[in-house]
Amino acid sequence: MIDAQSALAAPLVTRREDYQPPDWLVPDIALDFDLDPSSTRVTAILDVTRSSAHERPLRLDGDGQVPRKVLVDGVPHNDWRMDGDTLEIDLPGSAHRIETEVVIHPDRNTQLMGLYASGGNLCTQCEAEGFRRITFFPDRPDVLARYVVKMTADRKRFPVLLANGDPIASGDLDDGRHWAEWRDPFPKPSYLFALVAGDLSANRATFTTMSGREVQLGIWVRESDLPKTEHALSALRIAMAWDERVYGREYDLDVFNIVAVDDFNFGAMENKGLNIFNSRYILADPDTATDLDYDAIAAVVAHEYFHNWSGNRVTCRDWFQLSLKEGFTVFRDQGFSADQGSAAVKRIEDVRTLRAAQFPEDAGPLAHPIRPDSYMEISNFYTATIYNKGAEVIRMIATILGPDGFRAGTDLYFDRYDGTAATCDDFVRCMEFGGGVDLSQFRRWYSQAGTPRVSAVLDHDAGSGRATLRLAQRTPPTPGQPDKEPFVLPLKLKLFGTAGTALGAEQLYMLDRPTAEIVFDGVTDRPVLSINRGFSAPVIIESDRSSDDLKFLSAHDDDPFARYEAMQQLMLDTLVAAVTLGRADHQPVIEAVRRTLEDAALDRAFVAEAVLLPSDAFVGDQLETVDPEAVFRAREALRRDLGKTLADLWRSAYADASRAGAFVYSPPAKAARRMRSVALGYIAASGAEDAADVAFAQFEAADNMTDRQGALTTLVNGKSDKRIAALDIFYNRYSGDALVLDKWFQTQALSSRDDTPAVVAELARHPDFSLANPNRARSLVGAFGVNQRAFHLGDGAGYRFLADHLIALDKLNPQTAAKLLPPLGRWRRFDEKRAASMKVELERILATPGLSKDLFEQASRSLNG
Ligand code: 0A1
Ligand code: ZN
Repeated sequence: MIDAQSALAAPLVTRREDYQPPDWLVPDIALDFDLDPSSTRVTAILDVTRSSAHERPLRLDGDGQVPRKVLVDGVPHNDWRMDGDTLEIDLPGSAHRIETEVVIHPDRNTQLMGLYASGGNLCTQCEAEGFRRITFFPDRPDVLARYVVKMTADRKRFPVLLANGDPIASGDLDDGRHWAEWRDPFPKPSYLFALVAGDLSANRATFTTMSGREVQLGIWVRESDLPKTEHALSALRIAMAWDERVYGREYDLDVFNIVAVDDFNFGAMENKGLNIFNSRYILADPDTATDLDYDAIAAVVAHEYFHNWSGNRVTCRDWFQLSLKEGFTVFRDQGFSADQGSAAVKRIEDVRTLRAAQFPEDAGPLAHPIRPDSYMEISNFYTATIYNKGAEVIRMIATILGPDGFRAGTDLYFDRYDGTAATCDDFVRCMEFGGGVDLSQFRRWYSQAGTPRVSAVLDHDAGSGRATLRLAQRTPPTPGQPDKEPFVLPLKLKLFGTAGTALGAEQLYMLDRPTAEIVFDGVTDRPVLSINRGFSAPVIIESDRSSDDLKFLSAHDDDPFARYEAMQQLMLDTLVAAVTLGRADHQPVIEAVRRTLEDAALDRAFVAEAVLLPSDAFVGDQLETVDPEAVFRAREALRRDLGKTLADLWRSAYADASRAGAFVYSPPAKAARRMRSVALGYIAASGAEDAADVAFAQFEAADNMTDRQGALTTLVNGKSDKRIAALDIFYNRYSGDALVLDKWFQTQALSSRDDTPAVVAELARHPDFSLANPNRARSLVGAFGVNQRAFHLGDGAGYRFLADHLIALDKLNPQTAAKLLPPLGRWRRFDEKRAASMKVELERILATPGLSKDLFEQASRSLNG
């Protein structure tokens, strides 16, 4: 950690244009860990080779350490120096063996980067720059080494010793300690290093790869959690087969282990052969995990597994290329999830995530391209832009190339760059070659930030039978990028006649200029425009379609995403009118929802998503200045009207969905549970007197967490005192289960009730609340920050609460603190009074002595960006 003063003085910024290839390579490294939670000795032997004819010293990254000893070619060496955290050694030849020793303290490592303790076990997290907290090494992704790792530890406390690759030897010592040695034959960057020492049990299985090799799979957890690992293990096997079938990618080691830990800064980590997971993305059973949890577990297990090729076999040259592995891997896991159930619903969920997390980022002070040009702290760039917009960019490439071209491109990419560290541009070049296309202009997606806005106006001349579609794109300025060049936007379009039939086939139109006109002839019927079908480009469409046209598309469009989108647009238009004009006609929305509910041909999973109103935050995003209370009131009024007017339909949807027998995890059963929650929400919104009873009955009778949490959420948003009983029952039932208690905190932090700020402040003093566990911190502080109504209620108390907790959390875990800051950075979107109070808190954070560079970067960009 560095304080704000030195943060201002230090050369903080790393720039993409300054990239230099490494001076020294490390083909091999042998690590020896004498493991103990309070004091672990790490000996590293590096075979280093000079990369070219230069005379520069060897520079090894460290973080807060001084080596206890340094040996060069086996001989103790005194001619080394520290340049800040970097160990510098002058070397005469072009190949040497360097040995260093350091002592580190896992039990004091609250940052959870490097080697740390979690639940009595020891584990590592090295991406992006955590390996330097373990030993001295050129800690950059373009230095690839073969690793041999020996671990020695107390046998009773740490019976299981795991590292990357395959186990090669193990043994016992006389003093109650034992050791194990692992070797990873695949050269890898240091960020993929991992070890785990602990008292763990494995759920084991095997997988036979397409070439007939048997792989031993293990999911390691504390013994009592073993019954909760079945879903993750089965997802892993399905993902392994999927990557063979869809991308031709086979697993390459004899073992693949996953370890679940309770304290983890992110979701999970793709360390070669030894993935380490936040336990929330492994542990599930019907009583403790919702359907969304089950889906997320399968998606994250698949994501980390897919990194074995997109990230590990082909890695990143430098951290500016992060989206090379993350955007591509998210695209791959989205494809995997789409194949496991409803592809349409998966697309809706992905777009919802993009709009909730990435669009605001792109429109605010933290906007950055998917390949940034500079950073202070790389861990601040594990963002929705790098991950989710990155995936959208890959999706557009796949759309442009078509399935065969895209597969040819990815085959070429994996082939050509296997075992190396590549760039985004390397990837794009393979796509150009594989698809036989020119992506020169398309590359702007990598360098320009901001969400393009596309206006679409359709004119029709009935006499001549000619329809003209006028398109125009513009992208608002973002920090450091006042003017934008036009993007290449692949827009899927189709026209419908008012009788509900398509006027011609869908076409893929490439909008690559600021404006364009598309002419359709032979159009005698009045056409209705369906545009950006399947969300083929990650843009905002501004069209002048009437509520009648949107209602029509919501009933007749044959692209399920476009149908959902028409409904959302209709809802948004209605809510924006209600907020800005103070009144709105609810009737078109009510009619569209009615038709959707009554359409028996539609998948219930789709219906459940389609009838949901856009979130408070998304409605706020459409406004010049967000008035959170006005948005909340408008949305509640529409919900009430929908609830009341369609009361019978909600009741029968609820009854239908409640007919299911005992819990099963299957697409139709999930759809029924989703529909049940949505219907319950509308029954409650209608103000029906029995709503709380219905919810409480569901809460008590539920045989699964989806139904139980769905009912709890309805109660916690409502006025009935039953919510207090339900919260107590829930708390007592799950008091020993950290992941479920997170839900207890989160549900309350997300409540739309007036008293949520006070409840949240009280929960922060609850004995089960702690900032030391990232999941718990996110479940209360993080959830409150994204609760638009509650966060902005009152006189800046919410802003103060967030800032106080970020300042406290920064001392323990700067990465997690920095992740929770963005809600304060949205000050420009609010009225002057709110903006001023938010800025006061950002300034207070920046004035805190000893601030981390993580939080310094986020707060200063948020204030000034
Ligand atoms: N590469 C991981 C994400 C990740 C990044 C940084 C971490 O450090 C705390 C942990 C995980 C992924 O994409 O899943
Ligand atoms: Zn990833």
